[in-house]
Amino acid sequence: MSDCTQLPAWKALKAHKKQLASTTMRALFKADPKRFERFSLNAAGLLLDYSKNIITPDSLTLLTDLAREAKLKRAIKAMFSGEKINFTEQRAVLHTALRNRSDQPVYVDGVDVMPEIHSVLARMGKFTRAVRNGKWRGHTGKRITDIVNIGIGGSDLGPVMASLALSPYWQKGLNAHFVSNVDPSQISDTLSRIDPETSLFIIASKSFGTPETLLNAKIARNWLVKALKSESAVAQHFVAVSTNTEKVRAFGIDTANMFEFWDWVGGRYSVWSAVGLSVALMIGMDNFEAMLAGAHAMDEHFQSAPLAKNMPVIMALLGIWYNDFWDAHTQAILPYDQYLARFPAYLQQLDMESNGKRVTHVGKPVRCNTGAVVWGEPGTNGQHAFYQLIHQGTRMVPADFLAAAVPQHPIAQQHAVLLSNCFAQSKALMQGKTRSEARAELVQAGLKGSELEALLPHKIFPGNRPTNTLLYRKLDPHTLGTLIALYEHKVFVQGVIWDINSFDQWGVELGKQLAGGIETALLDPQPTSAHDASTNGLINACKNWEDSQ
Ligand code: G6Q
Repeated sequence: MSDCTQLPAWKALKAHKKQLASTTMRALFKADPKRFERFSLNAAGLLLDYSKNIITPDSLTLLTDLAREAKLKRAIKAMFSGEKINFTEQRAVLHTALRNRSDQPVYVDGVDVMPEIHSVLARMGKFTRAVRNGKWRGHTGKRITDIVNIGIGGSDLGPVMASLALSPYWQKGLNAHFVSNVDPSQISDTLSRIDPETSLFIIASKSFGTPETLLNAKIARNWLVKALKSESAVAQHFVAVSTNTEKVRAFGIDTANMFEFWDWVGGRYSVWSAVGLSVALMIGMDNFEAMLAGAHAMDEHFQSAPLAKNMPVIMALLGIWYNDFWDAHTQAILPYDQYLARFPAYLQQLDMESNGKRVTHVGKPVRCNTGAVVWGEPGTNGQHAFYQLIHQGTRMVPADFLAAAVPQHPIAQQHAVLLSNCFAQSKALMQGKTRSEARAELVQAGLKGSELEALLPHKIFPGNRPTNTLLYRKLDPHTLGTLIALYEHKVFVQGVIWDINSFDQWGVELGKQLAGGIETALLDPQPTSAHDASTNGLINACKNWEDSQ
């Protein structure tokens, strides 16, 4: 399979979209009182309500036909069984093995990787317990109070997002900090807030060759050695998470303090590995393992549920439905859960780095739209900012709402207010407000004549704007694991249908390559003419400003 647009189901979906072009969800809800039962699904503790989409039972049949024709089941099997589906890097894709809670072996090149995984988890358990109960102390004998994760991209976004999401589970007296940006402001600010005697740095880098991470790690190391007046202090204050033992050693971190992971774990899929060490330190190993168990529950559902009852598959197919058939090219993620504030940013990398691809498996240009532009912010904040465009703008913006039934802080009626806003938004987006409803409201408010007619067009909401709602009992470690795995598999399914490689990221390379030459020009006191006119202009403008300081 190479060009999904040539599949019979793709062609049938095109025709079906035309038939549905003037159908409204309002009418569909009216015609079918059982629409919620028909188009909702429970799996691994999550409830997905996808009834507020522009679909009929026929749409679902055609969409699952598409998955079948793209040989999705076979692809799922290939991923879970360690086939080298990351074909441009010749790597297996086995983040699912990291959270494999069964006693089934998982093979890479004929070797069962589960014993190694269990051994690193056991070391993480031992280490996190020692730090949390105060057995592991800093160089001067004080307890660790601050964990600083230095990493970027996949070695940052997962730890940041999961730590924040699970902050109600943090151990009292421990704080987490995350440094990713090469902008020196971030490391400077962080160091100014912590005490070298009580800080533990985790240098998280799969390659241990990422300049941003190594530069920040060096600054932290020098700061610590200077403050504690001892090179040997590094041993109690620095640990590494990496696949690259040699580079960890070369950096000056004792490899006894290194937590290993493997090249078959993609950066953006690595929070389940030792990259999650900062999370495990903050919430404890039992809770970290509960997160793994949640993801495993979703893995089992994904592998066993029929396509039409498979949550990641349904979400992936709905994404393709809008992205490729309705010209709706973005996906909003709107958690009504403040603890998920970084979830949209996390999904942005997961989805856009995975499916932001333009050639198929055989290197031919795709003939459809691939990965959507993912963005979002928590509600209700977003309602007071950008929802206007989703309600009344010219674009269709499919949105996922996420909410917990049970709050972390049951204060008065506030959670009911939050949930009522969440449900009201998806209802409003679905039904809109017709001209006659808007007119009736204006009449009710006492308007008439030209004043009413002038205001009327502005008061109409087109509605028919699709949303999913994901509901869960409470945002605990298990639920978070389930949610992340759900989206990982959603992204995978879309990649299979588009026939692209969701597991490489060559697109980040070009900028990196060019940055070296630009850095040289910036450091040279002379003006540059070595680049294109714009780049020269920007470099030289910086030099002028520096000179005038
Ligand atoms: C993720 C990407 C990328 C990567 C960072 C950090 O899938 O590969 O975001 O995680 O570039 O890489 P290192 O972990 O090697 O420092």
